[in-house]
Amino acid sequence: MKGWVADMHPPSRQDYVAISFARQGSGSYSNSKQWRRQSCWRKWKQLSRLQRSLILFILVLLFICGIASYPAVTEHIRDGEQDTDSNSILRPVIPHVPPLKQGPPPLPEQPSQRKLSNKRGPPVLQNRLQKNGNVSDTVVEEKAAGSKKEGPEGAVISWRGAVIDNDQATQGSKDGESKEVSPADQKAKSSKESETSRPEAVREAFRHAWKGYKDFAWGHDELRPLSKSYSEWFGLGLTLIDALDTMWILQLKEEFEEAKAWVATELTFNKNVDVNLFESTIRILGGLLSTYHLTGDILFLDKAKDIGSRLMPAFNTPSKIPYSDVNIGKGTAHPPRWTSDSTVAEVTSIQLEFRELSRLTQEPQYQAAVAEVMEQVHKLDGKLDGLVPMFINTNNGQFTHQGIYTLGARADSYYEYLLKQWIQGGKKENQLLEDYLQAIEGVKKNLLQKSSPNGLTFVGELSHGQFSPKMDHLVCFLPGTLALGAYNGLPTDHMDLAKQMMETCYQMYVKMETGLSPEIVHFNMHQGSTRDIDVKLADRHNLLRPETVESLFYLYRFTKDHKYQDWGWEILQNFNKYTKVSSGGYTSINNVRDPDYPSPRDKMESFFLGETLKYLYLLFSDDPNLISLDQYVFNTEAHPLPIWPSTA
Ligand code: DMJ
Repeated sequence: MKGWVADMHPPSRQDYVAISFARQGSGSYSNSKQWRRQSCWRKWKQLSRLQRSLILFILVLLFICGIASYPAVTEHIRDGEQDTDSNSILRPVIPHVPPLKQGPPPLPEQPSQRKLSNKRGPPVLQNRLQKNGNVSDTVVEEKAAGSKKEGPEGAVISWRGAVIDNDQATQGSKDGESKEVSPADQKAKSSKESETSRPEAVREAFRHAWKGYKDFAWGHDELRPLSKSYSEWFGLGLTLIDALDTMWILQLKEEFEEAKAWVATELTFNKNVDVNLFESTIRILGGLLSTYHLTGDILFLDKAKDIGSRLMPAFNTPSKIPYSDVNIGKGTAHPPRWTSDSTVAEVTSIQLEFRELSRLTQEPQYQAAVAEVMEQVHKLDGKLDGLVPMFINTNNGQFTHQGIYTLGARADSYYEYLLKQWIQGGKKENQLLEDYLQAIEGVKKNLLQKSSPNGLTFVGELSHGQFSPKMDHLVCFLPGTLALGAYNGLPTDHMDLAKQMMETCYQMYVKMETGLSPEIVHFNMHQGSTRDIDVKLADRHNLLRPETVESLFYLYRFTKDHKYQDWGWEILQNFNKYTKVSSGGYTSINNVRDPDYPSPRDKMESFFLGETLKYLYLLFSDDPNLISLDQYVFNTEAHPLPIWPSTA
């Protein structure tokens, strides 16, 4: 408006205001203040009452808007400056972090609350990220700061955006106090804490998860904790069955009894449903068998026999390599709609369970069927130094999609079950041992590398001779398996590798802003890298998976090094901070890199109760006889099955 004077003419119509502008310097213009005041006043008086009211209204409105938008504008300017810095320095994947005063939302119970996620955490986090090259250091510092504020219903809301229970908040302040005590006292406190409160914290986490399942998903497959509902996969109460032996081990007697009553009265496998052979074997058959062993209750063996026999049609294929899917009501089986292939990990990770079923029932057909699969896979062409491709054809029994080798999805538990079958059978089946030993050499030769700059040992993937530094979180079963092998007399360098890999898997948690690992990471290998681990946008989710805490359990059992317990404790606390839903249950999250809004997925996988919490409890227990590794071998879903007594 500079250089122009507003000139308002009375409108010809009363329902609008006409505004025109006279150029300065026209003949009528005088610059005296007195003239301008009088002229303005005259013109104002010439206006109708409606026009004057409208103008006053607009001015008041403009004034209010100006006041309201001031903080946002200044914030925007500040953010703009910070983004420029942080983008160039360290983490392009993290969006800007607005100020604490607006506060993060509690982990929402309704998807509609998602809008609130824009109101996020403290600028101090961002400033530290700019200063430090190491994301993980920053998070650790912030954890120590532990800023919290009171939320609704007495809950405490951390600025990371999740609801923390009061007891956890208290724990947090205790941690804060411990910084002031001497290192010796702290060590004593920490070891005392691991004896008492850590196992109890796992029981507490289980109870919370179970409350959600009981309230909103009872008898169904999986809890959807945010929408307070459930999802069905097989329609067989998957979470309940997967969790049975965990409740027994954690001595949650009341919960166990109510679950057992459901199994006795409600569970039926006479249903027209398609189930995945592998998933139902490891979770349902495995869960029932282990619960039978722990409790001695014949109910669970009867149910195990029922589901085991209903899964057998899967083996009726031209090659005897089983189909992926079985209709347990109709007794028919089929491959997935789009292929006649099965996954190698799936067909080679059902052996512990079917072998045990044969031993218990004295009916050899179960063991014979799964042994045939192992025999065929043993003889197949297409392996690379003991490493197997990911698919196998159910018609001709040959590997397909050859040339791709991974220890992650679709191959992982093949390696695990080579070792574990050997242990289960009393270490007599040499072919299994030889295949396992050869495969570990194959891993060392073809897939093992070190990252830059910190030299983390990782297992990558090979695709037609091309190495990819990609590692699934699933691969974190490997340190535990290697350690178990070494404990059972395999070369000591397996234990060395286990320890190195364990460190890497822990770093996959520590380096993330939530302290929780993503599903997949990529390691940097080129010299001059500033960070070891990158995460692609699509890989930032965490499904509450167990593999890292599983390996921590083995490493602690065999080494008694308390650092493994401490690492597990950090992980449990971060599950509580970022995945716990206040009304009950825990949820998978979409983004481990956003502590202010990890973006809950609204699903609690059954393995969180079946595996993750069980391994955490066993990790914090200092009793080596609680599921002794001299007497039990865990299936790939953490269900302990007995090591067969020697008959020689
Ligand atoms: C579980 O079902 C089993 O541990 C399986 O071997 C791999 N996937 C999940 C856990 O991540």
